[in-house]
Amino acid sequence: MRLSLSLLRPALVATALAALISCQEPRTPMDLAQAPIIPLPGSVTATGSSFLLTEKSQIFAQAGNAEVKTIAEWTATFLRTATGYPLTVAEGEAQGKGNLYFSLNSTPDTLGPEGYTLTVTEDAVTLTANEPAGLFRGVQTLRQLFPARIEEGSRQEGPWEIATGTITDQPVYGYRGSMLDVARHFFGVEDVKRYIDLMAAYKFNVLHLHLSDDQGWRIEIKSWPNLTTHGGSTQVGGAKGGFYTQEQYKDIVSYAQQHYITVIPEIDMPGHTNAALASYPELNCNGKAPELYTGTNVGFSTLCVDKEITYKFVDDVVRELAAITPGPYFHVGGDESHATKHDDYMVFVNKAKEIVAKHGKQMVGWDETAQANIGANDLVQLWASPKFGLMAVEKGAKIIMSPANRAYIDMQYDSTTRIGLHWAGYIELDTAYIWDPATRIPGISRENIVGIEAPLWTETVVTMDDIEYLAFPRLLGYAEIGWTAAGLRNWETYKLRLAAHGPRMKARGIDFYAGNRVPWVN
Ligand code: TNX
Repeated sequence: MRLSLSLLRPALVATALAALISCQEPRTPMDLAQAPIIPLPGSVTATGSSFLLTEKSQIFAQAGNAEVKTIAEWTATFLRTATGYPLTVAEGEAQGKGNLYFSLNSTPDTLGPEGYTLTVTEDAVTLTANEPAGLFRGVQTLRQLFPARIEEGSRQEGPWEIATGTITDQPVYGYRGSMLDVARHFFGVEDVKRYIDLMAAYKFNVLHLHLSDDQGWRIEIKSWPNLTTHGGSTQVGGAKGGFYTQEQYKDIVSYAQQHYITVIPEIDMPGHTNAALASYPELNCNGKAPELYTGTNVGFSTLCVDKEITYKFVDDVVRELAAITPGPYFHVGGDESHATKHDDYMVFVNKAKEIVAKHGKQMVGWDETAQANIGANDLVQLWASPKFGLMAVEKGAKIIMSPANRAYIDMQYDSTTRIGLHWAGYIELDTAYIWDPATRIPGISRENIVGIEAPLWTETVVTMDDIEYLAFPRLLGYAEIGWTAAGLRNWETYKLRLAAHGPRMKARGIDFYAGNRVPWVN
């Protein structure tokens, strides 16, 4: 049958011909400026059309750079699950239409080590950065441009369209972290890896692991084996505890590295040490080992500051752990040492700092450590005391902002939250978001601050579900505080973007708190 073109409406003919000539479907108008990206990028320019990912799409990685190729492969693996497309990865310049191309800038531009430029046209997706870390952050933006079902763990229906335009982006702070307390309740390697996956999706770059406390010692120390066999055997509430072997810890560290996340190990000292004291009587001033502790009090334990063996112990622990920690930092805790005399505390922290330096690391400590001889090389994590924060700044140290009444993920949302504490207040979703690290404490400003960290203490947190319920969705807000310029942040617009992340979090199986201050969408 002959089809007479003249019988069809001219506009349709034109569209059909255009499609035939370009071998493509006409593109759907889409607005990149409306994409609900978290953290909000620095600059977004929309061009009003769309790019379609198809079963023919390929990812090209700049030739000759193994790390770029690994990121391309990571992206392909991620996109394959929901699309079911083969998405092969090849080295070289992007050829043909419908492909993605990842490369490093030949001359570094102003975007810093984690910045990136993502350009989407009808024909191609181009991602460039100065460093591989920037590419990896850019990929997290790219995945948020796809429909929420891209996050599902099984094959979904297309089409897989994204809006066209250009995103130029880089973080305000170089330190964007979260802490997991694996001491009060122990969480295994798989749980930690899931937390890393979820952090990475929102461009975090530091995972602080609180590896020891009164209730448990969670990292194998070969020269002091009883720390884990005895000190790691239980947890809050008295159930069986656990610990990471050094091999398992290395596995966590390398998994974090693959997500451009640095692990900071914390051994909390000289207080919060009952698990160690119970494992080795010689660490106690009276030479007697206390019972293991499974309650939730703080401030009752201390290493014996006067004994030489204490520093042999600290040296061995720092040496073994520093050797399997590629990142530059070692966290010595130093909080709530109420059972340590003030002068002893100073002596101890000063010695700990020397030991950390001897093993090639920079010291991080909770804000109380500002009282010791700290300086420009040290980081102080401000959780409670503006006074100690200011003291740290005067000594030239830099601050990690973790104010408990804003950034503590273990604080309840409100009085009905089924788990969590509220000693620092209730932290609803807006309260968690509406603050600025650089203006929170008078006298501590942008140049004194390396970034933000949201700690999750686990006295009341037993399962991965519990972790997710407290961390999500507040973690998204902390991600944005660390990444996006304060002048671009606004609760009224953030809550709409957050609402659009509901289906994304659901698709990932995250058990998040759907508080009523956010107009969630289905
Ligand atoms: C205070 S924050 C602590 C932890 C508790 C936490 C509970 C800090 C440095 N010390 O030992 O787990 O409160 O929110």
